Amino acid sequence: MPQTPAFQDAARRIMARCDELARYTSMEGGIERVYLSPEHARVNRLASRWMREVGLDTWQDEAGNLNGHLDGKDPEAPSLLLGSHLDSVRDAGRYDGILGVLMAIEVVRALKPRSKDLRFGLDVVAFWDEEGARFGTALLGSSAMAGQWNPAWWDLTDEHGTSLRTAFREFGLDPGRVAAAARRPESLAGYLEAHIEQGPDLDRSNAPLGVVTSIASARRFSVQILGEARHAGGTRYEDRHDALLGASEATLAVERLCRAEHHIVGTVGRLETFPGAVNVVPGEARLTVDLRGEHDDDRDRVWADISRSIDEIAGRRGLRWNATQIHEAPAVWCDGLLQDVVRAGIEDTARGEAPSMFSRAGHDAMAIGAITGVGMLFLRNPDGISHHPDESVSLADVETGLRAMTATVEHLAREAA
Ligand code: HGY
Ligand code: MN
Ligand code: MN
Repeated sequence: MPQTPAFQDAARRIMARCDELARYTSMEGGIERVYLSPEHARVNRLASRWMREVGLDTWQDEAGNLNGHLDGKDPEAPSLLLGSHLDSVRDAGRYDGILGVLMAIEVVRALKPRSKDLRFGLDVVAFWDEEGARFGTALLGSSAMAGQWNPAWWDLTDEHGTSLRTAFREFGLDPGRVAAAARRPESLAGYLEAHIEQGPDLDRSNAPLGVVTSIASARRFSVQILGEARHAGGTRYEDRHDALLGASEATLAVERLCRAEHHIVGTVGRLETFPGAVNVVPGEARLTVDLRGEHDDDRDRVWADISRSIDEIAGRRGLRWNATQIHEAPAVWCDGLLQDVVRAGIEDTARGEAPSMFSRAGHDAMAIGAITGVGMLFLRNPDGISHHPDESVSLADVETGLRAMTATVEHLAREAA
C-alpha cells in the first residue's frame, strides 16, 4: 500500500475537488445540482477528466451516470464497482455523495500500480439522481444500472412541469435506450461506497469510520388535503374547512407517531397551500412525507397509523385527503463478506474498533443491491449535519477513510483468490 504522504496528498486533492465541485450549482449563494441539468453535464465532463487521470476508461451511460473502468489481471473478469453520486439536494453540503466518488477515484490511483494483480477489474461510477430532488422519486441513475427502471417515471414532472422524458431528450439522452444502462449481475464482483454518515453517531462515539450493516427502507408520499377556500373575514370558524389547519395537524401527527417508535423517522419536508392568498382560508394543502425505518414492516405499520390519524383529522374538520406514493425503496442488508472486509480495512488503518451501524440515510447501494452484494464505509460527519451548507468532514478522516477503503479492496482481492 502507498506510503501515507501519497494518501495525505490524495486527501487534500479530494477536499479541494469537493470545493471545486461546489461551484457547479444552479443556485445563487448555495449548492444545487439536479439530474439532467446543465450542471450535470458540466460536472460529468470534469469528473471524467479526473477519472481518466488515474487510468480509467470513461463513458456516460444511457441514464446519464458517469462510469470508469480499469482492467484487473483478466480483462474478462467481473469488476468491483466503487462510487457514489454527484447530484445534490437544494442548498446542499459539499460532501454528500461527492466524497464517495472522489474517494473511489483515489482508491484506483492508489491501486493502479498493482491493478494487474487484482482478480477483479476496478470500476468507478458517479450516479445521478440519488436524491430525487428534481422529479420526486430517488435513485433513478442507480435504478437504471440495476435494470429496475419503471416506465411510469417518464411522466414525472419537475417544478416547471418538464417531464422526465423531455428532460432526458433535452440532455441528449434517448428514453428508448435507458435499458442499455443496466449492468449484468455477473459483470460485478460487488459494490463499495464511502459516504459521510449523515448522522451524529460516529462523532459522538469519537470514531472516524464505521461499517454499515443495513440501509433504512424508505417511502415517500405526496399528500393532498382538500377543504374549502373562503373569505378570511366573512367566514366564521364553525363554517370553515381549512386545509392548512388539517395539514398542520397531520404534520404533528407524523412527528408524534414516529417519535413513539425506536427506528422510524418521518419528515414533512414541503407544505404548500392554495390559493395561498393572505385573505383566503386555504382550500387545499399539499405536503410531502418522507418515512424511513430499519425494517419495512415497522415502517409500513407506522404509515397505516399516520393514515388513520389523517382520516380522523379530516373527518373532524370536514376535509378530504389522498396520498400518492412517489418513492419506495426496501431496506437493504449489506453483504456479509463486504462488511467483513470493510471492517478489516478500518481496523488496519483506524487503530481501533470499527463500529457497525444501520444507515438512516438512503444510498445508491439500495438500488445496486438488486444486482450485486453491497458494502458501505461511513466517515465521521461532525454533529451529523448534512443536507445543509454546514455539512463537513475532516481532512484527517478523509485520509484515514481513503486508506481504509484501499485496504478493504486489497482484503477483498485476497479473500477470493
Ligand atoms: O435522503 C437521503 O437519505 C439521501 O441523502 N438521499
Ligand atoms: Mn448521499
Ligand atoms: Mn443526500
